[in-house]
Amino acid sequence: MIRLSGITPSGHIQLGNHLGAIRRWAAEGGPEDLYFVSDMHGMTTTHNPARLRSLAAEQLAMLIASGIAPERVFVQSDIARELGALTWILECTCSYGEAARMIQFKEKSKGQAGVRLSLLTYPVLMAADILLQGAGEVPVGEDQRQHVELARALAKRFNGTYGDVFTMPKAVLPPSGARVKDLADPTRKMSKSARDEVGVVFVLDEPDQIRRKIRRAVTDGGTRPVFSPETRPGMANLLEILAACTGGKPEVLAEHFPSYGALKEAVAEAVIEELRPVREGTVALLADPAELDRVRKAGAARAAERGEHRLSSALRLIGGN
Ligand code: AQP
Repeated sequence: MIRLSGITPSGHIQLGNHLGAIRRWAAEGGPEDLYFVSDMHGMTTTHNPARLRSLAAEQLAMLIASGIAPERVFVQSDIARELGALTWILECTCSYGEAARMIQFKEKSKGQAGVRLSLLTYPVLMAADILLQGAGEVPVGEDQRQHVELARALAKRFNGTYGDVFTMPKAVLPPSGARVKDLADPTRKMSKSARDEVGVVFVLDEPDQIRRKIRRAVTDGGTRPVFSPETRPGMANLLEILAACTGGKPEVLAEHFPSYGALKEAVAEAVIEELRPVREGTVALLADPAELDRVRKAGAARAAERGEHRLSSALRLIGGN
């Protein structure tokens, strides 16, 4: 059973992506699981092409530096030809109404001028991502569940109308873990595309930057650390980050620290040590473009080959050659 997960190069990878997703992918992923950098999804709104390209390379390097086997990883645009062809076949299987019903499309297009067609059709590209690779499970949050349901509906319709080609995918809930919150506004989750970066720890931040950001983290009044996510979300966030980095329970860890300052120092050092090997490995890979290119080409070749028979069967069955 293949599980497929993606990460979009909408910004530099941050601590939440690492603790909530990538670290688990490396530690718990099955031998057939696939991880891809969804750079084509990053083209559906206004973007900077050079930045997107450089972020995609950085994310690929970081997935590998995090311990995911290089043969499980690829970049989406490296198989753009295959995905483009399958997207077309699936668009010929999808109704306009189905695409227009997607909640994300409604939300993201609301009140926007010049909405790109790709914002409407990107769930079909996502279906192609899933169906080309023959993924059986796609771990997604609530916001993406509807898109995986669409992929499932399209697979079912295609198989029923033209012939059995696609594995039926299903959305599964990712293993639950604490959501890392923005250090400056703990009511929001930490995000790689946050406008204000003061509350976001990036995996590639230097240790001193990490110390500075954590020292400035919002801690909601009081004098001693206590774990109370409802009433003290900033403090709870720091304790959860510490627990994720060092093990232990946030409510127990809270008792070890006499002051906010002491807790923040401990959180900063724990985060620096947690991220150090990933940062160093990523920097080393980025400094070796020939090696990164070799891994990247091999990943793309495998991903294209994995889907080749599905794409050619689907094209033939729908009436192409
Ligand atoms: N703050 C977070 N805490 C725990 N997990 C997180 N993830 C993201 N933020 C946190 C997990 O990272 C994986 C990859 O994320 P994505 O690229 O699919 O997009 P996202 O979830 O929308 O992540 P960001 O950083 O917030 O990106 P932008 O700013 O583009 O929206 C997912 O598994 C996600 O759960």
